[in-house]
Formats: sequence, C-alpha cells, structure tokens
Amino acid sequence: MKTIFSGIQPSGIITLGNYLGALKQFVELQQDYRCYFCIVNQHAITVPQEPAQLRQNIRRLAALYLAAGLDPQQVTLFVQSEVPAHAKLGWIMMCTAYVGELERMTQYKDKSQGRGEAIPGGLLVYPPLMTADILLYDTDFVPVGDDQKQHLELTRDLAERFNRRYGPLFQVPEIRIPRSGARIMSLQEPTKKMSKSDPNPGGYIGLLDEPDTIVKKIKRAQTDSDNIIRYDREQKPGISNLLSIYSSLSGKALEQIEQEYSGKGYGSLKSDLAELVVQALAPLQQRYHELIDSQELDQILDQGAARANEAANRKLLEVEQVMGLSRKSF
Ligand code: ATP
Ligand code: LTN
Repeated sequence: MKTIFSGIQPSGIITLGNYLGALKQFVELQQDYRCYFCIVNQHAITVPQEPAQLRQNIRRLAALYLAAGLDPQQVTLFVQSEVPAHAKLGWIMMCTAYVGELERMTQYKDKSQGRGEAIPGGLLVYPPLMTADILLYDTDFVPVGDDQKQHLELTRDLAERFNRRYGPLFQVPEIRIPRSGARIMSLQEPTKKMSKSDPNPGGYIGLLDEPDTIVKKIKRAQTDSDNIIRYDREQKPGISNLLSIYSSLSGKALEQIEQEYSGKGYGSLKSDLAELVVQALAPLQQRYHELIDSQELDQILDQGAARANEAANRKLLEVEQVMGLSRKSF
C-alpha cells in the first residue's frame, strides 16, 4: 500500500479553500492509501500565535479533520509537536538546504513582507521542516493545494540531495493536486488566495461559519460588473472563483455550470452557491459539535501520536546512523 502524508496549520479556523484544496481529497484517499494527517502546530508558530488561541485551534482542527469524514481507524491523525522526530529531522533538513533556495520561496517572500528587521527565522526554515514531515514516513504522495507546489519541489530536491550523499534512504515524494478546488481565491480580493490568516473575515468562508454568515459573505463577494457568467481567471477573477467553488462542491464541470447560468445574473449564481455551501457544511458542522468536547478526540490524538512516533523514530534512527550522528552504524 502506498503512503500519503499531508498537514494543515492550526493558524485559525480552516476555510473552504483548505477544505476543497486539501481536506476533501484526504477523505477520498483514505481507503486506498496508508495515510498520515498532521496538525502542523510547529509550522503555525513561524508567525506569533496567542497560546490559548493556538491550543483551541489545534483541538478544533482535529475535530474538523474527523468531522469532514476521516476515519481514525483507517488514518493516523496526530499533532506534529507530539512527535519529536519532526523537529529533529527538520534540523537535519535545514542543514541540507541552501539559504538561497529558501529565500526564493514565494510564501517566505509574502509572509516576511512588512516585518522590517523582525522576520522570524522560522519563516525562512519552514520548508525544510515540511520536508522532514514528509520524508519521515516514506511518503509516496502529498495531497495539497496549488500554493504548496514550490515547497514540494524543494522537498524532492532535498531528498535527492540527501540520497546522493548518503545513499537511497528517502522515498522521493510526488505532489497530488486536486483537479478542481486547488486554488480558491479570497472573496474580497479574488487575485489573492483564500487564507485563514486573512485579517478580513469577509475574504474567507470558515468551515464553522453560520448559514447566514455564509450567505452574506457570498452575496458580498467581489465581482466585475458585466453580469455575464463565464469562467475566465484573468479577466473575471471574482466570478471564476465562485464558479470553481460551485464546480468543486457539486462535481459539475465548469462548462456545464456556465451553460446552466447562461442569461442569468450574478445574483442567482450567488444565491444558489450559498445554498450549496450551506448544505455541504451542515453535516460537517453537526459532527464537529459532537466531537469538540469529547474525550474520544483526545484518545484519537494519543493513539495517532503513538503510531506516528513509532514510524518516525524508526526512520530517524536510520538517518542518524548513515550520517554518523549516532554512535552505532547503519
Ligand atoms: P495560513 O493562511 O494560515 O498561512 P492557509 O489557509 O494557507 O494558512 P495551510 O494550513 O497553510 O492554510 O494549508 C493547508 C492546506 O490547504 C494545504 O494543502 C494548502 O495547499 C491548502 N490550501 C490553503 N489555502 C488554499 C486555497 N485558497 N485554495 C485551495 N487550497 C488551499
Ligand atoms: N506548508 C503547508 C503545511 C504543511 C504540509 C506539511 C503540507 C506542513 N507540513 C507536509 C503537506 C505535507 C502549508 O502551508 N499549507
């Protein structure tokens, strides 16, 4: 059985973008692969987090993973900092990476902007930690949204660099991007990706948003003014984004949706889409509320950490042995 690894940051309530770009795929893949899904809390602290908020977001993300349909019997769901091998291999990968290649990462450039001298070092060395996450589990495929392409390419480069130097220890992973929903854009600025860290909540739909909030956010979504429903990311980013969300949630092709709405105005697309989103999230939100305060949630995360530690420690030991870090040889 091939292995899948992916992670989401507990840096806020996850959005419809995270769901369509990542989580929805995880649920579809869980039966056919050995799956590790991680709450990457050490990635989240690359920018300042308020402790009580972070603690709550970790728990909420765990409940949302399960509420979306992940079966804890099938998959290993765990918190990154509860598996110390991630930080240890992360250090080794930082020593494998070059500063130049890290400075070229667009996420680093975006997130370090406007911080002057006070750019946390973690923002620069975030990708080697992500590399470690993936390589610890002999991962074959990494399902992620489009924005993670560059980090995955770096992961492959670092794995190959290490393998050339020390022998073929690491499986070189492949990226897996969904056919639709890989890049959901902000509802307010449709040329930027939808992000849970957006200071303007009007830009994103949180998976826990109330139905009337969802309706309001979609009604207020930025569009052009020609009132023609056509998919064109360059010329009509706002309406194209709404069509992508529609397509991804309904499973209908973009062309079919365009046809169904030909001659209709933006208002009718928006109200149907709002209904579709509300319907899709309702069962998920119900399961979330059942899980969030349960002991079951803690048991699942404890069991996940135990399973992940076992696999990750085995790999880390091999790495430390081939590198000569360990007093024992491989
Ligand atoms: P933050 O804004 O806090 O940096 P984020 O919302 O971009 O975070 P991550 O936790 O970094 O979310 O990403 C989790 C997963 O969701 C990744 O696979 C990422 O590619 C995917 N993802 C994030 N944003 C989008 C989006 N707008 N559209 C599609 N997929 C997305
Ligand atoms: N960098 C990712 C989150 C992430 C991840 C991972 C995704 C951390 N480690 C390992 C896949 C595999 C992000 O910002 N979306």
